This record gives sequence, C-alpha cells and structure tokens, in this order.
Amino acid sequence: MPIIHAQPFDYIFEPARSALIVIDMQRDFIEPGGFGESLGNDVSLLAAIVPTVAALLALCRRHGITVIHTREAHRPDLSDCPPAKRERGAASLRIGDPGPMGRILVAGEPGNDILPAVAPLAGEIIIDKPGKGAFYATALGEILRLKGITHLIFAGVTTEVCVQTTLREANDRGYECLLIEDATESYFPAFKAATLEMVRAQGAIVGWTAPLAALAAGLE
Ligand code: C5J
Repeated sequence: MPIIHAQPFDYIFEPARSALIVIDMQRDFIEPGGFGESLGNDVSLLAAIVPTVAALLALCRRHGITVIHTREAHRPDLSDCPPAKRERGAASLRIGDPGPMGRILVAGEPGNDILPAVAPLAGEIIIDKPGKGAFYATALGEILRLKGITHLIFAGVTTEVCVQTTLREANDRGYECLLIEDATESYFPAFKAATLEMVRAQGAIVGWTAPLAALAAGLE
C-alpha cells in the first residue's frame, strides 16, 4: 500500500478504497463577479492553485482513485438556502441575485460551473451541496459507503470554510482524511495556515496534510 510522508506522520491508504474530493472549484469563488468577490474577497489568490488541482486530479485518475467534485449550489427557488445564509454580512450581491456570471451561487448558472481546467470527466461524481459541508443534505455519505471508501484525499476552496467543514464531517464519520496543502487555498493566507496546523495537531486529531509532491512520490 502507498505510504505518504505526511504530517504529523505517514498516511497509508489503499487507492481502490480511496476517493479524492475536490471542493467547490467554481467560477463563483475563483473568478471576478461571483460569490467570493461579492463578499469583498480578492479572488486572484484562489486561481493560483488551479494547475496543482489539475495535476492532483490527473494523478488520482491514473491510480484508480475515485474522483468526486462538489459545488456549493442552491436551487433556483432558493428553497434550500436558509435566510440566515442569504442575509448575513454586507455582500454587494446576495445568493440568488443576478451578477455578471448569472445568479449568484445558483445551480445551472455560468458562475456555478467548475473551472474548465479542473472540470469533471464523464462518469465522475458531482455533489451539489447547499451547505459548507458536503455531507449535509447530500447523498455523499451513502455514495462513499456503497463504494467501500475508507480514505479521503481533499483539495479545493476555501480551506477554512467548505474544505475544513467537509473534512471534519468526514472525520466524524470514520474516514481517514488527507488534505493536500498546495491544492487548497483561502482568501486569507493566515486562515489557510491555521487550518493546516489544526487539522494535523494533537496526533492528526482530524487528519493529515501533505504537499502534492509527497502524494505523487508515494503513488509513483
Ligand atoms: C465559502 C466555500 N467560502 N466553498 N464557500 O463560502 O468555501
């Protein structure tokens, strides 16, 4: 079985029982005019990881690791968007409002698409999720159970929001979680650094972290 030199100690996994979960690599978070920018964030920071996420996808596909993509997406009637989520903060555009890439964070709108460079291939699983965590109000848990998955590799944006929430949900469900350090990003570098630290602290209290190079070295 591949051994990955991760922090705080080696991460050992069986590719056939593992899934890569790529969180929310959507135009709404990474391109100007979407949800991320409407909240006042500098979205250019996130674009920098796109080539690394693309390389991670290619690596996992080569090794038969199940690939799952998520999108933060609401129904057009917003019936799955709690008022607390829509109304909080001082956003210039709120969820459901029309923006330059269509309605903000609404399924089917151009801004809700995954970036072409990291787009799902035919047959890969896509989870549309109304929350920050990908297990909440989705079929993800059932899909992983039916596939016999035990280990999860995480990438995507943003590190301390949807990535960390999903990783913690997964940890509580018994999955062994590895976060790829250079394949995740935040609008706030300090939040990313803190998340990596807190995930692997206390003897991998919720998971492991490693750079893509370490995963590649362990697999190839
Ligand atoms: C946020 C996400 N940050 N995908 N969503 O609202 O992390």
